[in-house]
Amino acid sequence: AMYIGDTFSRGLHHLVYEVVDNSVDEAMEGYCNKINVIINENNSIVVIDNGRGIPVDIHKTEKKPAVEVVLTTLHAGGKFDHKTYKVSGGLHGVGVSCVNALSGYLEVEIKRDGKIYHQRYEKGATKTKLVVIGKTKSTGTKITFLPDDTIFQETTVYSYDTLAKRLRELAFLNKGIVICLKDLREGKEKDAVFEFKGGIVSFIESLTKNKSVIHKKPIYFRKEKEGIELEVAMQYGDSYSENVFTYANNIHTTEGGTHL
Ligand code: 0RA
Repeated sequence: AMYIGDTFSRGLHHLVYEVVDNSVDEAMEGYCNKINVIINENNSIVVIDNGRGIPVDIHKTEKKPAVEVVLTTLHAGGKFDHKTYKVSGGLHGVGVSCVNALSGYLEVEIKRDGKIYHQRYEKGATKTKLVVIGKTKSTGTKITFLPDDTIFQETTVYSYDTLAKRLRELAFLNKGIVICLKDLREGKEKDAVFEFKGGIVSFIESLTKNKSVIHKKPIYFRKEKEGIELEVAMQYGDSYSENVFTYANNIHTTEGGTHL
């Protein structure tokens, strides 16, 4: 609970968001434009992206592949050089190692440098060495994990709708990314593609779809200054009440803040 807020349904879903956030980061840096999320029959989750792939080179001080350091060390984060910060908001910055620690098993498959690499962990501990299992011309990262039922004692069952809501939101906030969600569980088969070319303008349009609006086209502006990027979209309706949604680094800031 200290790492992911709680060990109930909320925490269970947070695991997925943390893994997806790493892929969104890769997309925000311009290296990835597709993220696939799959709910398997056994409630394990697969997250696949077409980014550069988590680095596999041997870490200088740890003497282990970088991917193993990222997945087994708290606070290793995605980036090692400390020049680039994690931009999308994840789980209090503890990263995907936390997901690994809270999973009965986690398997990573990396396509990089013409090869496909694989490694398996159980409850956060390394179970197999990083090995090459094939060749490829593409790049990307695939992470499969099964939440540990000794941690998530109340439920290990994923809600398609909960995941869909957050993935849809991420797709609005990051135009240019295609996020697919697929539920493979028997009797629950479902899938969706979230892609909003208009970004937060599409978000506004979805909010005002059934409202009477004063002007057809949402107002939109964007500015970058001193490394800070700001985006605003708004539209007036004829109602007295207003809806304001603010986000910082992809996190919905329900209490607003200076950005609001
Ligand atoms: C660190 C450095 C580089 C890529 C990543 C992390 C990375 C992490 C994740 C996690 C999920 N998907 C990811 N994709 C990439 C880039 C190293 C380089 O190629 O220069």
